[in-house]
Amino acid sequence: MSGDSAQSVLIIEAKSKETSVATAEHQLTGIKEQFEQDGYYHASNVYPDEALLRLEADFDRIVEQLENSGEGINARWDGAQTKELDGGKSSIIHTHNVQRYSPRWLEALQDERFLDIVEQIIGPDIVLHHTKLFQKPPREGAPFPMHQDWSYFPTQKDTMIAGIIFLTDADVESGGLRVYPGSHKLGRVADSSGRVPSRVLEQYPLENAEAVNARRGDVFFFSYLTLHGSTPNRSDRYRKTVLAQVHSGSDCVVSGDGLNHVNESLVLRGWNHHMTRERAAV
Ligand SMILES: O=C(O)CCC(=O)C(=O)O
Repeated sequence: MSGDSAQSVLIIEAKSKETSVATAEHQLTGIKEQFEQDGYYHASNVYPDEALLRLEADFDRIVEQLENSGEGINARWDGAQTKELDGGKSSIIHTHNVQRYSPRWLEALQDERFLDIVEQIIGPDIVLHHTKLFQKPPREGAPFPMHQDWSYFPTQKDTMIAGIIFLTDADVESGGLRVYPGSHKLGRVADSSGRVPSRVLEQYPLENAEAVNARRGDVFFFSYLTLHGSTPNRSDRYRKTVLAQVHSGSDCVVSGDGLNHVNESLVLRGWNHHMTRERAAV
């Protein structure tokens, strides 16, 4: 662990109904066990204030560029599941791959504090699949219905995890995340994308899941098998996040019909044992 890492601060505590944070010396013990038990790990103060100021400036610059581009940038999910949560009207600004816009965001992904935690969870070989910027506007920010992520980019060994980097505080009112602890143990649930009807997901409504109260600078890590969603942003504040999807370099994304998700295949630490000449050329 680096000197920088030694100064950073992490969350250790998760309690019933609401996840919460307790700050402690940057220490990595227990992260793996907690992640294996809950299917998530909430790390606080991963990024210091100076870094957050630079990252937020570039986040805002990306949003401005998107707004001026004339492209469709509203990533609200269609369908009955979303309509049930937002009444049919909301929006969320989105682009993939912030590191294709900004070197500061690439540095954030290579940050020792971030990677030290990821390493605890998936091991020393860390490959970036993609990142996603989400800006939920005040009062009408789009929710995400409860879902698992695996069907969008399945891997051979299910090592894929997300780390949501919070640039703003986010609670239930401001479009925060909700999760079902331990739900990763359900494995791959059929029709769990959140965009189609599912008898199984009906048993896990968004409002009954644990609320994640995240603070600016926190990173919330979770398995792509963990049931999660997020509430509409009804507050007067923006909710700004960047989600990084990473997997072990000993694992590999499965190819198949309809599976054409953007994939950076960028090694952030260690080695990519599944890279081949053909894959490296995509
Ligand atoms: O950031 C959020 O509100 C949730 C995003 C999410 O669930 C996803 O991208 O799979």
